[in-house]
Amino acid sequence: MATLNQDDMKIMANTTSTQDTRALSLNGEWEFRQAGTELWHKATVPGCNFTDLMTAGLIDDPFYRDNESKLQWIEKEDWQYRKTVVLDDTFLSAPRIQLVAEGLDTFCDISINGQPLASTDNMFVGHRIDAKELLRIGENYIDITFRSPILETMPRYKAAGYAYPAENDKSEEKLSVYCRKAPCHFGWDWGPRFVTSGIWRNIAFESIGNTRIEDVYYRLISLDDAKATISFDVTLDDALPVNSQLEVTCKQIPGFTTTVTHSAFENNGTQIVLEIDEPKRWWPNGMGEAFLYHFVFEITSQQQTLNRYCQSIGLRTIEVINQPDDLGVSFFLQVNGHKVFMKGANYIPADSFLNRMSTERHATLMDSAVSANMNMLRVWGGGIYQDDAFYRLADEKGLLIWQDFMFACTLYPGDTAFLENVRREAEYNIKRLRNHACLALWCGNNEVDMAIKHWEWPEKFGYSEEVYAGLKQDYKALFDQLLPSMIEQFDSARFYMRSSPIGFWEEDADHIANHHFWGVWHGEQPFSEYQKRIPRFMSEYGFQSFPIESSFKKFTVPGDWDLHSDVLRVHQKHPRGNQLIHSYMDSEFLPPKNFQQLLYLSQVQQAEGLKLAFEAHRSAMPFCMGSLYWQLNDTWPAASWSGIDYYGKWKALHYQAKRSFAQHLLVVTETEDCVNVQGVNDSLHNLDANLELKVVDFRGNVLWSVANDVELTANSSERLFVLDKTELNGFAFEGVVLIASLTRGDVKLAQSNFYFVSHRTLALPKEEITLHAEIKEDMLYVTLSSTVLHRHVFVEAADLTANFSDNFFDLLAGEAKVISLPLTTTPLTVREQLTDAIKCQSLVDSYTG
Ligand code: BMA
Repeated sequence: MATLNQDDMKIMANTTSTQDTRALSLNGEWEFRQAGTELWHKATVPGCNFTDLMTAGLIDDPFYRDNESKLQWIEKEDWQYRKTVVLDDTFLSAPRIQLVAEGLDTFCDISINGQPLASTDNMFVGHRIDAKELLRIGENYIDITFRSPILETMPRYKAAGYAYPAENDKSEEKLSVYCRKAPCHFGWDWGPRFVTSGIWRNIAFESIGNTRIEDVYYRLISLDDAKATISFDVTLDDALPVNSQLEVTCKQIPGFTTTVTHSAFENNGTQIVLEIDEPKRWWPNGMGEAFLYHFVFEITSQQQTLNRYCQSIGLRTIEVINQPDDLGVSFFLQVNGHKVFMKGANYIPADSFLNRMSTERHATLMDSAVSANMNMLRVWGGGIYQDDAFYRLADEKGLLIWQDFMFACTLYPGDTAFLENVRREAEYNIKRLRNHACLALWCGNNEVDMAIKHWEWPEKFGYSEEVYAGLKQDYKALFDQLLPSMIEQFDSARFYMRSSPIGFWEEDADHIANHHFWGVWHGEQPFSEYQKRIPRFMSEYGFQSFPIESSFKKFTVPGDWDLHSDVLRVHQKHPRGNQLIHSYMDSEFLPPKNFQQLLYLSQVQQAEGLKLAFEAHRSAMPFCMGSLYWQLNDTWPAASWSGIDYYGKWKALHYQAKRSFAQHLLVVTETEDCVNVQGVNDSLHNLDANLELKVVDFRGNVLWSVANDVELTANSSERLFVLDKTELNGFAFEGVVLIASLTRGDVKLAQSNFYFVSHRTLALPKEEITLHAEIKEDMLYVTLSSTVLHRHVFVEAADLTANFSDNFFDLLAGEAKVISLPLTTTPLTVREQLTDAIKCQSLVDSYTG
């Protein structure tokens, strides 16, 4: 039972509790039960039926072993949630009281004190519902019943007479298309099928005195070094009381305050135009500070704040240049007037059970992205419009967001009710996100354009010509008419495109805009194709690996450690996944000697493969101006394309991304006759540096070297050196490495190690790595050295969730390499044992012999 007290006055959305508006959070303890059963159990809000069932001890952990299939009954049931809340007359005396529900998943009926209040049908929409009439002094009963998404939509499927082509929806009936709910809840090629129900975001009662600030729409009018001109369209939800005014302050602008009087309001709205002298710009990660101005809007009367609204903004211009040019059709971002190469990855929901995503977990993932030198994440269309905290963090950390609308890999209905539902969803989310400095562009859907042309849906799903024509008509209504019109209405300055990608990888049209290249993996082409198939912008490409060993142990038992085991088959959702990992591995690596080594090698292979793509894309700038790989993170523990596993552990890929996305990069490639060294400089400054190339054997003997002063133009990729291979005649290539390094004074800006033969052909000496570990001030330092070269050195520190500063690196003969790991969250008992529990291995330990 909740009672109204000061501590409960939580911040809801953008409204802070003030004199006139008070929020009583309804988060926390609720009760729930399966409809039709007697017993009520404890529930937690925000939450969902799966996590509540688990906490109540009614089901086992859905992620553990092969539990997924045992829990499919849950989606076919209705779920009831209830809470009792005590309200006093002060709270109830406000002219209006609203139920503010930021996310309800998905088909639900809300009642208060036994009287129906509202029904909802879209998890992506937040609600504000007038509730005063149903409330009373004392105990109030709130009931929310979630109807099964399956039972709810089955009649529509039956009436349609055909199934929509939702190939990732792991049921015959393909009901996901009728639900405005995370598509990946119904299954994906990296995720389980858990069709959740519940109150998945904050919920509260808000008592409102006179009026509240409903919306503040920020726009940049002009920006140069001397001055920024900006505007705020402020909308109130009712008339501003006479004798009240709107005050605007901003701590980042010393002495700034402005007051808007009652008379400046028209139809409950007003526009405020401001000039900021010597503005500080917002920059993406790697280019400067992501500076934010924090504005506070307050309705005040007689020195009292009646209502408050906070809005942070970043001053930057951003353009997506997508137009015909000499080379085809461009696709690049221009931020504050500079062309910026986008480095990043695709972001999927980081938990099947979205309520488990805290601000801290979002922050950890984003910090990982920032550490890997990324400047963009794509919020992919098969998941969710992310939480407010996600975009706030992206603003603060300088991560640009490519935002898909939540449609992926299938066609969708086009009836009036469906379009109206999407219209509300689009309006709600565009308004919620449009003020964020991080928001770079809108994209209608993931891969539907490409699928219509190339995935042979009529054949696979048996559509008549007439049915397919109708489905394509509906596609146009949604993505060519409805969504662009919503952008035009609510966020007209931002770029919208219908679908990603524009082209298809089986067609030879890389010079046209943005692509997803799946020749490697789905098309089973070799990794070297990454070097040939370079588009203007690459918004997806990737390769699978398994999670790291310590993570594997968390969801399996040793008896499961065989890729053919029932349990591991559940955690590999791609039908050809294990087979593809193996077949690529066979051609490049010696066979792994056991299961643990297979996990390790799968990660090394993924990183080495994608390294070719990272380097090829960046070397090809400005022709190519973006590289977003598939995928940053995981939704559960499984084999997948991710660089960070479900538990937050960085795989080899994430470390490789960090190296390959560094501001300065050296790329060494080989043709039949020569070795080329390309330099990439993402900074906005020209660079004078020294380039050194040396050929070194695996015991550290330098066999050949050359050094040159080089100049690297700002924001460019340039050929720095061409080495005639005849110079290297006589070297045993299986036993040498070419090390290219770029230095300026004492600072090493970039290094690249190039091997002339495949991993399986390398003659790696088998000698120990000397390891020394010590703990100093909450940090673990590990120093590694060896008299011989070790490839892909992997260091593991027990079961810690933090990641080493570097891992899966090459240790050069005679080099002492120090890596570190923060221990701030590690308990003392674990720390005491830690230095003895550190293990390390390298490639040479992965095979027999
Ligand atoms: C891309 C994505 C996802 C998918 C991934 C791997 O097409 O858009 O739909 O999970 O490939 O197959």
